[in-house]
Amino acid sequence: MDHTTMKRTLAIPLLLLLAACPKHTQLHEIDVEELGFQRQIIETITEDGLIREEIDLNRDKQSDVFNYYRERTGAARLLVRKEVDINRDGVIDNISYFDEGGELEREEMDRDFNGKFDWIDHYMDGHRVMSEFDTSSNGQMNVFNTYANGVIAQKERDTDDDGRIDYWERYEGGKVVKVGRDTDGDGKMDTRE
Ligand SMILES: [Ca+2]
Ligand SMILES: [Ca+2]
Ligand SMILES: [Ca+2]
Ligand SMILES: [Ca+2]
Repeated sequence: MDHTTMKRTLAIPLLLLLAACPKHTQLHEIDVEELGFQRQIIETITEDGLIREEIDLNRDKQSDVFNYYRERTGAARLLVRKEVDINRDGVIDNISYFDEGGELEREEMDRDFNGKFDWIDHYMDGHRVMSEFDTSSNGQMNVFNTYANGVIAQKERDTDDDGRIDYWERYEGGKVVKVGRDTDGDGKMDTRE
């Protein structure tokens, strides 16, 4: 289920729950099945004062989605972070961070479910500007893409996992126009095509 769908699905019960519940000072657990929904939601307050909403999507008593909100005066509470356990193994595989305007700022993903994030997308004003990838699954990012107007502009790669970029690609119109390599390991480009 995508975020938009989930938000829409939860909008009505949450309004009902908020109206029915006292201030969020204590843990309260609501079985939303009573309201005709097949999910369980738990709300708690974190140590840093955020409202944490846990949702058990598959009803196995283990929460799969964690939404973190900040209370605001004179405005609706703000979603600052969303964590999702996509494969339902109890380990978070996807974290989205949102800015003050509610726009997605960064998304971290563990695509191979090995407990290490291997794909991070960075956004600015709603557009993806940079991506980091760990293609060797060692927990260290080794491919870095930058985007201009949503289209790839440059790819940098650390091909031997020594922590230093040694391969560059420049793109125009989504196609590679220049390639550079560092063949002697000094971190500087020494061949260009
Ligand atoms: Ca679950
Ligand atoms: Ca997981
Ligand atoms: Ca991973
Ligand atoms: Ca390298």
